[in-house]
Amino acid sequence: MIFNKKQRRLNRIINPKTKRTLLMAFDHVVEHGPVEYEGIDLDPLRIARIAHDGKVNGLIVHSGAARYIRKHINLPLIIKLTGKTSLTPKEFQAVVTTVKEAEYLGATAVAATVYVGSEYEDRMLENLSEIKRQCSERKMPLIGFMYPRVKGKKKDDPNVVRYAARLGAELGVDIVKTYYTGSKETFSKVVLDANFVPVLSAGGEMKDEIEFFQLVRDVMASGASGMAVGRNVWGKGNASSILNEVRKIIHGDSR
Ligand code: FBP
Repeated sequence: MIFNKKQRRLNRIINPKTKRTLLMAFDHVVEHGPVEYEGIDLDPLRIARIAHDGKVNGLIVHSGAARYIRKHINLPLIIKLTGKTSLTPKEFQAVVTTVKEAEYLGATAVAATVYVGSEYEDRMLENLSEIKRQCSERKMPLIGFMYPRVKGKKKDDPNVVRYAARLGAELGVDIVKTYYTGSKETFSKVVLDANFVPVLSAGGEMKDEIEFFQLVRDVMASGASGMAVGRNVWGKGNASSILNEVRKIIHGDSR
């Protein structure tokens, strides 16, 4: 079979046979600042080594970390194009990197957040449209972080997560990443609603290992294509062994 450039890139970040993927996310320091993660070594190279040795399908980072990592380590990088800080309450992610720049930095895919239901949703949707245009020009896969921000509702409210995930699929992102809704029953509805694209769950707040492994099993049992794990891996002292276990649950021996 002959694959086009975009499909070749997608095949690097999601197993073309099983349609499963294990990504690692490390965009947190932009969004929450270093103080939030006091006591954790936030060197992007440390995180990249864990990701590389744990054979993840891709590492999600911002452009500066990508530039630093790629000098030392060869692994598929997914460059985040949008960002915000927690120093402002404004629920808006600005475009901070172009697809051209991400490609220049060797990105295998790019990612962008949309806060669905936020006061600034319209601007983020307009930005998403421009990002999609750039992605189709450069045959670059796009992961949409479809994250609810609805007044009076929790971020992981199953009904709004369903809406957010479906929105991403409808608007043409290649992969949807969203919050886990707390149970496989509710998350399976999220996956079903967006069934024409792969749906990934974020790992969420730090929890103990046993609980985290159960979450990974439940995500996979819900029919999701995989996870983008973050704090629950690189935030722990035994990150590599946690990542190995997560990979076994998601991929078995098939990666
Ligand atoms: P985790 O797997 O650690 O939950 O990371 C997922 C993630 O979406 C990161 O990519 C991002 O930086 C962070 O969570 C944002 O969390 P929130 O939207 O809750 O502020």
